[in-house]
Amino acid sequence: MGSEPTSNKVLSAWISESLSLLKPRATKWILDPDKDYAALCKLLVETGEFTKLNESEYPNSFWYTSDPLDVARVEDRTFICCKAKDDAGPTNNWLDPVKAKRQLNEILAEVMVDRTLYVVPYLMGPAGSAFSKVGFELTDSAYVAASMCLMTRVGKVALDHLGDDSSDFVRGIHSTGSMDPGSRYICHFPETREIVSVNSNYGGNALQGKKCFALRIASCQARDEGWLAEHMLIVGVTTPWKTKHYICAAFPSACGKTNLAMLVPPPAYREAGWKVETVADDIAWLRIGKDGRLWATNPEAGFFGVAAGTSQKTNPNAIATISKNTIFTNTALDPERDIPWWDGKCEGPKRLFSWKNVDCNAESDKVLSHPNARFTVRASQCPSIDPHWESPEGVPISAIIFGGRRSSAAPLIYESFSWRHGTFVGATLCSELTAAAEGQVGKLRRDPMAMKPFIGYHLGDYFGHWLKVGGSPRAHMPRIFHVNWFRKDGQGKFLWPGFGENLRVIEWMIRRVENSVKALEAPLGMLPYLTDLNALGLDIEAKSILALFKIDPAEWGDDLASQGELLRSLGDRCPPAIWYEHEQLKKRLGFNTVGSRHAVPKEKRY
Ligand code: SAT
Ligand code: MN
Repeated sequence: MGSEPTSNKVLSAWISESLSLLKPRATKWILDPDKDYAALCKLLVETGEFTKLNESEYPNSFWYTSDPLDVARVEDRTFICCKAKDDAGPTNNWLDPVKAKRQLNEILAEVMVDRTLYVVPYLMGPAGSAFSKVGFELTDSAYVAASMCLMTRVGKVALDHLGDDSSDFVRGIHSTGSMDPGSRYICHFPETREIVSVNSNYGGNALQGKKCFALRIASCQARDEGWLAEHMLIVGVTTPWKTKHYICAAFPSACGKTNLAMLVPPPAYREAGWKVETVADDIAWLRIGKDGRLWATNPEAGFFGVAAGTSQKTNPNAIATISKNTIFTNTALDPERDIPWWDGKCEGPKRLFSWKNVDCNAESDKVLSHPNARFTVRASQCPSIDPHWESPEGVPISAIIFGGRRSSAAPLIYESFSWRHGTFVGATLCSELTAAAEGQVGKLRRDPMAMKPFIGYHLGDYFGHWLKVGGSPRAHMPRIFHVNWFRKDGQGKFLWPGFGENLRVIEWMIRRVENSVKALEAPLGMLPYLTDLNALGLDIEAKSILALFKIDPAEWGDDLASQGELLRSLGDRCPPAIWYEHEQLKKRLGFNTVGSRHAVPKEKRY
């Protein structure tokens, strides 16, 4: 292979062991995120996998269409391979690690004989940060190697962070194999910090820095080391009275995290002095700092965002971000101008190449851009990027938001009573399924902390870990809120305008954090007094505002039953405090409870 760019013996040994399994025709280290990225893109154009976009409209950008059977995360093919099945818990698919390895090795044996293997060293988190972590992805996909150059900090920076003696790195192998969806495996070995994904080339399955490392493996590291790895955006909000608050928000995939992270204040807010800046759009690593506050870093360096619905109107910062140096996957293509097109971007041109690379008449009703079409781009290109987004110690968090996509029942905003109650609110998060994962879009599912597909261990232990982190005597935890931007009226129309106007809701949260407004106690949590939610200039009727905040116990019966079902499925690994909060909620909503089976002391409110 020629000389290796590392003197780390543990790393060299693992790489040579992997090479003897994979038997690649050639091996190429990705060491320079700019030069190597450019070379990979050139190669992908030569092989016909990339179409170069119009250089004057989308400089240095490319269009890529995937295998039509490989367009989203495959949760039923995603496995946690830990020794004891019980440790994976009821929300994960489990495989015995020894058996899984045997099966994967059969798929991987000599799989790269006619392919080039890319060795991608990558760093998750800012350079020079004590919280950042190193991973390696050995992949036979140039598309994956190129995407990793945008999504993570690749190359020398990762090797330097690792140093010569450390064995603390995540070992990842990825192969497109034969692309047989039936033998698709996204496997995680949390005990040995390994990832193997085969037969998929889709972002969430194949870009291992993202969900595989930064959430599934990292959640286990976080449990062992006393921190939190979460499916959250991080946004900085500056008020006209010159305070700055960083807020984390957990939403399931494709529920608007990128839009919230890049929010543009409505004109009156901008004029008043409000400013919103972006730190992360998908993942946050959180630790308690020396001052007892919770501090967050973004482990990623890029955005893998949903194209559908992204427009100058809904997210101008995203549009500016993806105007150059971007990979577009499974959007449609306007062949006259060589520019990408997706639903909600603008009026479609008359002729388009669909995401399946088929020449279509745009007026036909065919799906032209896949609903899970994505853009891949460096975060540094975002006009709203926060000046501290790469700060090694992270940014201090004032509030955590949990949000679902729910047409009914859940109000626009409420505040939890305490860290414990907030943990329960996150634990019982519920949302309609989106196109980001395979499954029936629109179906309601429980998605604890928006992490259901991303927790690398037992859900009950995960809830316990949240309670433990926030319960530490030196912790001064942020307040936890719940939002629902997606409530609809009887006619199926959204009640709340969303997007930039969500800043109105954030303003209320900040005022709560700063203790400058009171709130009204309600069964779910604390609600705003309506006079405290700024609706000035909004085209919204008073009755819609009331409908947004309605809590109808009749709408909560099924929900409470399904909460109980989830908690029961955790057996004795469900912390009693979570059961206790469930029973208290039931009581507050006026449902009969057979006393409290869980004697848990009252917790101090915020
Ligand atoms: O497909 S990804 O997992 O990378 C994005 C998402 O679903 O949140
Ligand atoms: Mn996500």
